[in-house]
Amino acid sequence: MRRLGSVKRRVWLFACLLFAVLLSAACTGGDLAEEEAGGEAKQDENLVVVGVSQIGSESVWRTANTASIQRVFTKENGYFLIFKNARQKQENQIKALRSFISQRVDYIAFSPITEQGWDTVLLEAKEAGIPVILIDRKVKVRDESLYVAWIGPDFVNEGRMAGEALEECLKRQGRQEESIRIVVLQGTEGSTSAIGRSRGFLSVAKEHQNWSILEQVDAEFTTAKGQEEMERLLHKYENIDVLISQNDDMTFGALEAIQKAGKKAGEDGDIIVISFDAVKNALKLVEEGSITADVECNPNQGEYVEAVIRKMENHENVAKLNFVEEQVFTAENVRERLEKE
Ligand code: GZL
Repeated sequence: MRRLGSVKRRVWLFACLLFAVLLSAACTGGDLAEEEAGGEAKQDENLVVVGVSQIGSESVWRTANTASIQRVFTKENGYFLIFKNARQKQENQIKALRSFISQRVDYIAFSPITEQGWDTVLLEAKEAGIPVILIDRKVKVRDESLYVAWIGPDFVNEGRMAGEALEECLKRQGRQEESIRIVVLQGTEGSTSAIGRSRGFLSVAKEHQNWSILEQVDAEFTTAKGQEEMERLLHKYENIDVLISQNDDMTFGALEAIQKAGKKAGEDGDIIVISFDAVKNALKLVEEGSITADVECNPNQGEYVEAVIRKMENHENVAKLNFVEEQVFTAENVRERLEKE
């Protein structure tokens, strides 16, 4: 593993880290453990310093994604991890990236909450000579060289898979020609996941003149907002045949709303539910029948990020786009996955 630059750089980095740790402790008290996951302030000269800005803790998926990062960037693996939780705010991510730059970390990795608004801070990282790796979501920037690699799912394909799962369900029900009324709970507006999943699903929906999308609404990837918006939609629309929910957390809330409205979710009920993420508790609902199909979104991206950094440490080329594996879970194949959980 490459040693950090000159002695002067290591002394500078140690001083910055010590100052950041003391400042962080003074300003945020209990967050210190969360902010400095991966080790004490002391800088071991052989460690590669990685600054990670995570969106927040909005969903079960995000928690698993964070765990995959903290699991791999350990001192035993040769890393010093500075981990910062942005609590769903882009300005907190920009502050985190600027603190990583001032601490002269070796690499920056982050999951951008939305695609817009990153050009300036990523140019600052580039000018500081710090490579940036995108996790999960993408950025829309004028200069693609502002980041070296992106690791994540194929969101458009995820959306297409959701549309195809709905086609198969309606075929099983003999409803291919029936008029189908659909509502969509979307994730955070402007996020790559919401944009891609919507685009993919719409590419299938437009093939069906008998499908009508009554409304698409941002429910922020959270259970509370999912329930709130589904209650509103159930009140507004007499007959909803299908719910497309862009993550399991929103689905959990929507299922509450459906039950409170006296309706039944599932292929043998009133509302077909198609979800995304395929977290364990949602897969149990696939097996039980409330959720007809759940499109996996692999949260285990930490090892992909570490592989990119290791290649860069060894001066090897890295791919710009690195896709994670995923599949769709239905009643047919869910048991096999649950047995592995
Ligand atoms: C998907 C990720 C999304 C998940 C949500 O890669 O961006 O954000 O689907 C999470 O659970 O909040």
